[in-house]
Amino acid sequence: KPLVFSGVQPTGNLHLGNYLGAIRKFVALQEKHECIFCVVDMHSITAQLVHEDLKAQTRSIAAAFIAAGIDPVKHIVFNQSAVPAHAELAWIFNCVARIGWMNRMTQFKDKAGKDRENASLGLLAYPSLMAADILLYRATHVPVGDDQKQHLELTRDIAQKFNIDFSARIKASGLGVDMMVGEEKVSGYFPMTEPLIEGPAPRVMSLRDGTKKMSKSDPSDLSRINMTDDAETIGRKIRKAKTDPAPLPESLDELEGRPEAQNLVGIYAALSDKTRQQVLDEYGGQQFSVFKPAHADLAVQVLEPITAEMQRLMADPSHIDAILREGSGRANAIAEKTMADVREIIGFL
Ligand code: AQP
Repeated sequence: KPLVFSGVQPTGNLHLGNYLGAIRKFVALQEKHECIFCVVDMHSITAQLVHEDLKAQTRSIAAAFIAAGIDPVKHIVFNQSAVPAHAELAWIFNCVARIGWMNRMTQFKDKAGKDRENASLGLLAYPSLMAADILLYRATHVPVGDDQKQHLELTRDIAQKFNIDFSARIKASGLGVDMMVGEEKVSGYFPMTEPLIEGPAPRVMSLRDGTKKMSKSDPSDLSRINMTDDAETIGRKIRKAKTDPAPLPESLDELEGRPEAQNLVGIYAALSDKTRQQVLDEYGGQQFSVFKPAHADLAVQVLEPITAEMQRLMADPSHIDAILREGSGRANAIAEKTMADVREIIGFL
């Protein structure tokens, strides 16, 4: 049965990339699927250990989920640290995964920088915890931005190695299902989870440099639209966004080699639920001086109600805390069942 899982770290203000790459997709998927959405607070201490107010950050991500339209009654919304099985399964996956796999992760290389010896062990093992987040619920689909593709591939590698290493024991315990792994038929316990990355803006780029991902850690605030920006700020950032001097083209082919134009068209398409070609049908041949104000209006129209609702929800943290507590209880029940199976498969007494 399809099950959707995804997580967002409480590491500072959410931006348009987080919204279009993840949260907006969550809202669409909840209509047809059973979903679990997690504020991954344990991940947030891998790059930076001490946070000024992690509790408030955690609440604000949960508030963003709800304000964007996620239904916490139908679906599960919780914070990772409230379900200890994430750490327990991550430990087991640390023993399944190989150090070489972790060393190859581009996010680790980017975040660790030159001084790798000094990066936390948690930063290196980040993908192992992420695999545990997903596989604890035996999730089949994970909506994420394009930057997470490599981690999702690693999640599949971990699931596959676990299924193969414990193949005989999974079969003997009767806990597995038959599945094909490459050419080999194995009795597997964990599914081969599929990433859901498609859409017109799978990787939202910086407004100052169309070759760099929009990110919280970019020192320039002009490079991103934060979910907390007011209408005036959003307008200013889009007006100041880097562009080339040519008008917008009429065909997608002509967008190639124009990263900033490509980015703005992709964002507009995602915000308006159109394809990039439909946006070019409307604005092809027009100057950015025409497109940018329309773009700003659209961004404000989409983001303003969400921001207002987030602020309303944040005014009474007890409501958000109750949602997270209830969600953690439901998540814990599923997680404990998986852990009982995993302990049995491994042979822990
Ligand atoms: N630029 C982006 N375009 C599309 N999707 C994006 N995501 C992040 N940036 C973009 C997606 O947002 C979800 C939550 O991501 P996260 O909690 O892992 O946050 P992050 O990736 O750490 O966010 P940043 O801004 O990229 O932080 P820094 O600057 O610390 O690296 C994920 O689904 C992610 O794909």
